[in-house]
Amino acid sequence: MRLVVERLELDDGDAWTATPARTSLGAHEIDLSVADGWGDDGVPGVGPGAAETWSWSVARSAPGVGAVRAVRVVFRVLDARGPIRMLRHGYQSWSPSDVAVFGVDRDPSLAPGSVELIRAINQADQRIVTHADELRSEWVTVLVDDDGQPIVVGFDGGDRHDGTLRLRTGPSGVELCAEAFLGDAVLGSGERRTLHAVTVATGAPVDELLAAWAAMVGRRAGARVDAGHQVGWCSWYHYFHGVTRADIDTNLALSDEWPFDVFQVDDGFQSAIGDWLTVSERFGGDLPSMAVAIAARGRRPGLWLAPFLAAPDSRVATEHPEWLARGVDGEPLVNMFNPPWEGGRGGSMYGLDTTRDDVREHLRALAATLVDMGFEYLKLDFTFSPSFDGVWSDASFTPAQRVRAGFDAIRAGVGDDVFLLGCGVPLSNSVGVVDANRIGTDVAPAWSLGPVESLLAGYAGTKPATRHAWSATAIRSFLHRRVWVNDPDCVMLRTSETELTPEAARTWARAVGVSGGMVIVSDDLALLDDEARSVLDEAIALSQAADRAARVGDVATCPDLLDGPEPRRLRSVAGDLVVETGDGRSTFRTAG
Ligand code: 9PG
Repeated sequence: MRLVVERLELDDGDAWTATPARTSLGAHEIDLSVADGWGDDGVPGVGPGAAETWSWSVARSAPGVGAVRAVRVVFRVLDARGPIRMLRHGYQSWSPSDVAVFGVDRDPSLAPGSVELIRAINQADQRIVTHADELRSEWVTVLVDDDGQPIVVGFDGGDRHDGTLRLRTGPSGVELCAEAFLGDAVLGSGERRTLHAVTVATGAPVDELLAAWAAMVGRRAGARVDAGHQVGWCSWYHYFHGVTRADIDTNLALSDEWPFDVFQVDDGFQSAIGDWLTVSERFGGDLPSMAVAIAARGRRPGLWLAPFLAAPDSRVATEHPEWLARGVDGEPLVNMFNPPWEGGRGGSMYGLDTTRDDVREHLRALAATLVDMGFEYLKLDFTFSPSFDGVWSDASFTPAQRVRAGFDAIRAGVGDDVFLLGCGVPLSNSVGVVDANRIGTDVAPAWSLGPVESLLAGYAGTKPATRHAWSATAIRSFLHRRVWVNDPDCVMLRTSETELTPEAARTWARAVGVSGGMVIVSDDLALLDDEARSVLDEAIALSQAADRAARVGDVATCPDLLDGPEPRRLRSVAGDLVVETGDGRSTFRTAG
């Protein structure tokens, strides 16, 4: 199988225009050039296999301003033998990744009843795909056929715009579109935007190709990959929204014998989504005294927030309606629906307009205040919010730039030393600003998925299930310490108040360990016995060993990545884990 560039396409929001001539497209022109090697600073011969990198830019050549929805370089897929399999890499932390079969599997947006809100949360482009056989991957993909020679195609960054790979049958056969998604960003007359280069690489095993791609992306973005190994406690997966200050104090008091570095309070403390400096009456206490209490116990105080969301009845939304992103109807955009948050509209949440200077100043000051209170670790959640289609104050921003601007404002507020963990984050947008990212769906006190609400039609894989978290941990293992520190999500240790079998809980803890990622406990410590402690101690030892190797380039791999829809294996210097995905049992061999 091979890829040959055939044409360029541009969507100005109304229509697609195409050219084989590689230059002018109506009001715009695209400049495309190719060089051998990885990345547009690539050196031929360096890196595994054979790589070529397509560098490109788009300019508005006509007078006046105009929107650009997307720009594509379209490759013809030639000489494929047998069905083409495609790695579908998910858009944000919780968006599933899998291996789909072209011509058989369908894009989730085509599921009957798929909901635009859920599509906007889980894809760069929230519209339904236009081709019945289309498969999409975000940021990077792998194609493989019966010849077994994988081809990796990836964008060399994601902070200027998203990148979507679309495999489909076009006018002249099967094609792969590498799409720079600008999301209707407005270009001025004569303005040129340099796009993220597209690297196509083959001729080496898939783990080597993905490793080289991730390393190249991390290098180019100045990835923050030097944070220490993380072990901690998080309130979410036992207490959920019901957490109280008393629960925090109780667990702190029990924590002396536990090896936690960070102690992170999750969702449930805040007086409203958007009002992060005040706690609810139900939670009790106040933030500064909580940070002091955590630090007094020798832990780094950590706090969850969803910085770009605002409940309709929050102070931030009612005092600053001008800060809210809007739809074309002039009403505030709804960027999340989560009934437990209530908020005046039954759980519908608004989004802050991160293209506004005053909103970014608010985010900067908020983050700085939390640090002044004593927090050293922030989990920034639901951060996909600024990516939605809508009316944004500064229309020149791409969705990726809106997300990034929010993160950059927070980084400016916290300084260089505070640990930022992205969650629900459009992954490609955040390299170089976060220290770590959640790289999978939430775990749950159950292995497999329960019943799925119709809201999630097509997107059931985004729903919490430990099995989903396992799959993401294996598939995205290659990102660890190359673009950030991977957070696979919390280990699940308790044996009461859970549907996870002890075998499945141990499998998951070992997966976290073998991955080398963060090891965070999320149980009421009073429920944990010696057996739970030994599961944790093993996970920490494995993870420390795997992470030490990852820091010098020996990162965990998924040996059966391309063998089926869902991986079963994860391997690193810490050991080799083989998982029965149906029920979460596993076999494990340590490396030594
Ligand atoms: C707090 C949690 C935890 C968790 C995060 C995130 O309704 N939803 O679709 C939905 C999706 C994810 C989610 C919660 C709700 O989990 O991943 O660790 O911090 O938020 O609310």
